[in-house]
Amino acid sequence: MISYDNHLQRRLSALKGQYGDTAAYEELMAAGDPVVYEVYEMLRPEAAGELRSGLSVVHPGRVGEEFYMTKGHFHSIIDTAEVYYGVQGRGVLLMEDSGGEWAAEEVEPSRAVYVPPGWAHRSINIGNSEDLVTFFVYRADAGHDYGTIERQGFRKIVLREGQGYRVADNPHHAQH
Ligand code: PAN
Ligand code: ZN
Repeated sequence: MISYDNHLQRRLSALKGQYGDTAAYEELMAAGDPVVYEVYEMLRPEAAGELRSGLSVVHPGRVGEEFYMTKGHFHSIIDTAEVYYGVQGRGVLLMEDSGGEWAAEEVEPSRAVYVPPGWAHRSINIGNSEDLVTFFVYRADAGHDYGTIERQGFRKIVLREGQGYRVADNPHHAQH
């Protein structure tokens, strides 16, 4: 574990509207709105030259055939890049820019994934029983724009397939 100043938990309710299987979503909500992921941050002043870093822990689970995942966001300073590094478990970093490009990069222990400037990103735990733990670092003054993804979702979704996963078009995305 790293030393951290801030710990936050996000429950399923924070992902309202992001999952296609609304019956599965409502069932989990009725059963107690589970904690889907947690973030441990090393806070630094939101100033030029500073870096914010920490651990993201996405628990294992699914809503219907879609895995537990983070809300996902663009950065408010949109041309901010970010590095993720796999610590534990198996996941996919789903990314897209605002011009129609997308990518789904696998993340596993000792593997780094680069999120380029201008790309929204979401971490998805594709494992069956293990937490997906990643270390992240980005400029401390970047800020977060959650609203764009809350409104339109990502272009792609990641679904369970057998013991693995597949990437499919998001039927609820505004442009599909
Ligand atoms: C990460 C994320 C963290 C949680 O620190 O904030 O993984 O995901 P959401 O912020 O989408 O809920 C990061 O990408 N910061 O920029
Ligand atoms: Zn980010």
